[in-house]
Amino acid sequence: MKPFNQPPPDLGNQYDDDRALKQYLARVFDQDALATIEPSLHEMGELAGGELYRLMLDDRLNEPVLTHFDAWGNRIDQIEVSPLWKRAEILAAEKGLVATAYEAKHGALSRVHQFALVYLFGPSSDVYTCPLAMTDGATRTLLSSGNQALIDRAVPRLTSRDPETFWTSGQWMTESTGGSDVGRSETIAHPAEDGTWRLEGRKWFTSATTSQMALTLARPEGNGPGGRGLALFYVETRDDAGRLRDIEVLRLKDKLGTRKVPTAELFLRHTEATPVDGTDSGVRKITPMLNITRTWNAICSVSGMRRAVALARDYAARRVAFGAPLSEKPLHLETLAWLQAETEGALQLAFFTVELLGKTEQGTATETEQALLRLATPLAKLTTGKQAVAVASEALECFGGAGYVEDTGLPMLLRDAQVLPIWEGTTNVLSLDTLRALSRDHGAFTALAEIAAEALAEVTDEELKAVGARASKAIAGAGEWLVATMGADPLDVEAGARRFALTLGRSLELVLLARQGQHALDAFEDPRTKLAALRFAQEPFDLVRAPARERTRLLAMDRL
Ligand code: MFK
Repeated sequence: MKPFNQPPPDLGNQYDDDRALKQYLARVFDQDALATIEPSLHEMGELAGGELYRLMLDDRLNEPVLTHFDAWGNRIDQIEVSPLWKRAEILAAEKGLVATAYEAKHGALSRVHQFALVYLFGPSSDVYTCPLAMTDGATRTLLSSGNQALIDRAVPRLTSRDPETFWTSGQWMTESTGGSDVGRSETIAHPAEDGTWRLEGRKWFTSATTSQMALTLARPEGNGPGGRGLALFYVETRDDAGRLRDIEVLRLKDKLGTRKVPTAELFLRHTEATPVDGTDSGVRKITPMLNITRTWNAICSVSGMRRAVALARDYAARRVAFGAPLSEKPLHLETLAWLQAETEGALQLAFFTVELLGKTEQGTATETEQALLRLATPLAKLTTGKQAVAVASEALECFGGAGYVEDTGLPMLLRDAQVLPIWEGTTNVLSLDTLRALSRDHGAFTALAEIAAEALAEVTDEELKAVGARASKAIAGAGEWLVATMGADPLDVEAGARRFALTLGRSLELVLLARQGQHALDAFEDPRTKLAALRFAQEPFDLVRAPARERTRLLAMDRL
């Protein structure tokens, strides 16, 4: 007798069957603009659910290979990436995954168009989104720097749609002294006689090693310690023959996930570099890059969640257990509904941040929106990063043992999600950044409360109003906690920073979901986003608690 074989999960066009994305876009774009961008989204959805997804599954075991020497003993440090990565680079250029934002054909909403494409592309790209995030960040950083020579040299390449001229950029920031405490970086910069600078030092995590350029930090000789003593440098990584210029690739990292990304340790040996903007305050000057890559991180978190849910949902309709498909089992439906609600909340927050970014870049943001962007960026990154791991983990469980078996391609969902709360600032570092944003701009919190109130003013459905009011109350309560605790003991503020930030992030998600839910009721007579909001509200979102530092210390450092 032929044994039973379970049909695997399958994906359709990843745009056409994404209700949450389509209804969101229908709210923020007018009909004509939406009709203009939809063909590009449909096409990317087809690639993501078809060719790229198949390539990704077929390519599962194909990891980047570093070759240090050629047959004759010459040091070459060549990195061969996977076939999917090669295809992804071409598609990224042709489909304008960076360019769309800078061509700005739809003004501020061009960022939404760009990130909708990224959201569709990302989960089928084996994290090719990593070099693209850096490329976008480098473009923004160079444009903000005002260094016209570097802008003229690099920006047309970084934003090119021609694969022949398209460049990607690395961001070489992390050293072994810290990916978080960047001010401790040890790389030294010496001025050379020809007016350029030379860098000496080891970069500990460089994810876009195959890129043509990088932005990096180094301490000009004689500068003081900390982030202010660092300078931001531009490095062209390759000579005309494509060989690395005075850069040694020490090894590739053996990582838990993102294994197709050739993350390397590099040694800069007298590497030529150009200061981007003076010779100090490098940490501050690289922050435009950080804020862009954090936005990519938020979008990639949501898109990873969406992929996990799409697979789990498809599988639920195929998998029969205890006499019925899982899609008819009430307890399994509870799990799927949770996955969907978390994904929709995260989508609202990530794209809301993208809208603020677009408006700020195009000069159409109100003062309130400008103030909010600085705060929303870390909130979106840290909140969605945590959701992405939780959702991926739960989604794997929806497959039972198959979710734990490598050649289903499913474990990758969880491994690749785990990087999202780690890189570009851990949850704790970003929680502290949330406090930094509020301390720099006291208007940012008011802006958050105002935007929440504006969003809820659009809500008329009684149930949505009720959950929106609970979210608003949580935001206000977090603000009161901050003011009271800051007055009492700033270390208690630090201890509570994560709970504070997650309260703001999750409450904002709920507010935005309530607004979107109302729109879906009005425009499409579709109750599903409303149901996502109500389901989301059943999970904790008001997380602020009274500090208990001494008790925490005793427990945390428990030793015999
Ligand atoms: C897919 C492949 C995956 C590969 C695996 C990867 C594994 C992990 C690899 C990594 O290591 S990724 C790590 C990436 N690292 C980061 O994202 C940095 C995380 N750390 C921070 O963000 C810290 O908060 C920071 C480095 C910024 C702290 O440094 P400092 O020197 O203590 O910052 P300080 O003095 O508070 O701020 C310096 C200036 O920058 C201030 O402005 P002023 O000079 O005007 O006073 C700040 O206001 C400003 N600033 C800081 N953060 C900002 C910002 N401005 C705007 N936006 C921000 N986000």
